[in-house]
Amino acid sequence: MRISKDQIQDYNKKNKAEHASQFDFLSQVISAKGHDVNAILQKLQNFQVAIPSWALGAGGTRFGRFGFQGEPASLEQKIDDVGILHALTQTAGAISLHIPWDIPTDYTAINQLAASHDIVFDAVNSNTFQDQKNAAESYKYGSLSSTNKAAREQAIAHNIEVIKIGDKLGSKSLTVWLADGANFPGQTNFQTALQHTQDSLIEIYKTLPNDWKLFIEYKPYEPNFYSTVIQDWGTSFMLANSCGDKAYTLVDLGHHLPNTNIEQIVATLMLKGKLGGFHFNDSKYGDDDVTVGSIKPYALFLIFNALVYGMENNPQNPYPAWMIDASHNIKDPLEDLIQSLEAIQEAYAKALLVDQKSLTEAQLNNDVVQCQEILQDAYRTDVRPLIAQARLTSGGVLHPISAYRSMHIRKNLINERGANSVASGL
Ligand code: PSV
Ligand code: MN
Repeated sequence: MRISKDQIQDYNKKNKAEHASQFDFLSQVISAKGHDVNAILQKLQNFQVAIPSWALGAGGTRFGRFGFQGEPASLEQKIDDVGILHALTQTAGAISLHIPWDIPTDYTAINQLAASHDIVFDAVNSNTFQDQKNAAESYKYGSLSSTNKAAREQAIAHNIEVIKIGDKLGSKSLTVWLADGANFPGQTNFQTALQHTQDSLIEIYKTLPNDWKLFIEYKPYEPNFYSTVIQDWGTSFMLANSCGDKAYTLVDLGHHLPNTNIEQIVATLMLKGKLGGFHFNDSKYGDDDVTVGSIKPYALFLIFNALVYGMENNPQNPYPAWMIDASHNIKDPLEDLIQSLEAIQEAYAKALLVDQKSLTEAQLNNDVVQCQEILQDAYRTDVRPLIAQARLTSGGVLHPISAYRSMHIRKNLINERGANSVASGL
C-alpha cells in the first residue's frame, strides 16, 4: 500500500491550526535566543535515517518470537514499508540491506521501486554470524578470525559479494559486524584472532570501490559471552587505520557496557575523522535494542551534542551514515520505528539549540554551573512543534503515530498480505 498526498493533506488540515500556534510560540522563543529557525528547520529536513531491512518484522528474542500481523514477506514489501515510514515522516529516505537475507532478484525493478518511494540504498551489511544453507564452511568458531583458513576465505568472499550486490543498488558502504569471539577462557588466542581479522578485513578493503566506505562495528559481548574479537571502539579504530582512509568505525549505541560515555567516544572518533556510521537504539542492560530515546533520552541528547559539534567543527570527518538498529518484539514494527525516528529528530533538534558560543565561553571560564545550564536549557525545550514543522514543509504529516493509526495502515497491510506473513531477518 502507498500513502497518497491527498491522505497526508487531509490529515494535516485537521491539525494545522493547533500546530501553527504552537510553532509560532516556539519560533519566537528560539529566535529570541539568537537562533536561526529556518536554518534549524533545514537541518532537520536534511537529516535522513536508514531503516534496516531486518527491522520491519517484529523480531524477538532467543526465547521466542511473537510475530506481528501483515509483516513484509519480501524485499519489495520491505521497501514498501519504508516507503510508508518515509511518506509520513520524511526522515526515513534510505534502506539498509542485510545479505543474504535480502538479495534482490531483479535489480532494475528493485531500484525503480525504491526510487518511486524516494528511497536510496544505504550501507549493505554482510552476515558471517550464521551458517548459510549448503555452505562449505561453518562459522561456529568464527569467520574473519577463524583458525580455519577456508572459513576465513569463505567469509572474505561473502563480503566481496555483498559489495558487488550493493554496487548494483547504488550503495556506497559496507558494514561489517562480526560475531567472532570466544565463549570460554582459553578457547582462542586473542592475538591470532585479531591478526586474522585484520588480514581478512584488509583483503575485503582491497576490493572496495573508490567511492565506497568500510564501516567496522564493535560489540563487547553477545553472542559470545567471554570475549569478542572487535570488542570496543579502540579495536575497531585500530583495524580501520590498518585498512586505510576509506575504513571507519561504526558506533552502535547498544554495543557498550552500561554507563560507557558514548558521547566521548563520538568526540574522539570525529576529531580523528574516523566516525563513519551510527546505529541508533536504546538499552537498559545490554544490547537490548529497544526504541531510541525510550530509556535514556538525556544520554541521547548528549551524544547528539557531540555529533553536532563534530559535524560543525570536524571537516576531517565525513558526514556519518545514520541507521536505526532496533528490535520491536511486541510492538507494531512501523509504529516503533516512527517513535525512534521522532526521538532521533528530537535529540538532534535539541542539540542544535545548544548555544555553542556561550558554552565555549563558560568552559573557558570554568563556569561549571553555567555549562550545565546551557546544555539543560536546550534539552528542556519542547521541540516537537519544530520537528512537526520540518515534516510539514517536507510533505510529511504533523503527527506520524496518530496519522498512521487514523489511516488504519496496519489493517490495510494485513488485508493485503494476510495475518501470517513473516519478515525474514532476526
Ligand atoms: C549486531 O548486534 C548488530 O548490531 C549488527 O549491526 C548486525 O548487523 C545487526 O545487529 C543485525 O544482526
Ligand atoms: Mn548494529
